[in-house]
Amino acid sequence: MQLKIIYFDFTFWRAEIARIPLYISSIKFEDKRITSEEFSFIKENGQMPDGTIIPFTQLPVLVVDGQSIAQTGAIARICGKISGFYPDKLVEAGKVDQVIDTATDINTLIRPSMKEKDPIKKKSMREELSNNDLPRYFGYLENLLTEDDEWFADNKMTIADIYPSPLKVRI
Ligand SMILES: N[C@@H](CCC(=O)N[C@@H](CS)C(=O)NCC(=O)O)C(=O)O
Repeated sequence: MQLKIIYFDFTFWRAEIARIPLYISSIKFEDKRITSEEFSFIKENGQMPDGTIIPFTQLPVLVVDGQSIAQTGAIARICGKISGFYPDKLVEAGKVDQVIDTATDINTLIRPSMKEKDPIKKKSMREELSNNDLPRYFGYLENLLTEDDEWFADNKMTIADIYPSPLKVRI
């Protein structure tokens, strides 16, 4: 199976949740980091200069044997399954999905402050996040863990446990 992950050249959870399980399981993939010129091309054409389809003109995109898959959750599940970090059992898989979807919710919350250019406004938005929404959401996530079981699902490490640290790197 030929795998390629297309993303920007920085560390962010959307790509790391796919890259890390593959790295850990020594599964070969092309780690394609695009330039800003390539991203402009994608925005205009819905594809890479080499013809690879970028379905929603957003990244990451996973290419499996020439077929493009978009959306972070979908990509994470495929990479998790291939690398053994996504459970087969229905409810355990649901426990993983609820964490990935919460990561998306948190991403939506922090996104406006990531885009804010005015440093004073940015600081105030970050303070608001740090005092309210972020502790609330991370509290919900912590409530899913117990003293006896430090993993989010399946009594072992899954892609749900891989996502939080890369998320922090870019906020
Ligand atoms: N719903 C998408 C969102 C992906 C997304 O927002 N990607 C960002 C980079 S982290 C992007 O491509 N932004 C540029 C744009 O939206 O034009 C997913 O879950 O993967």
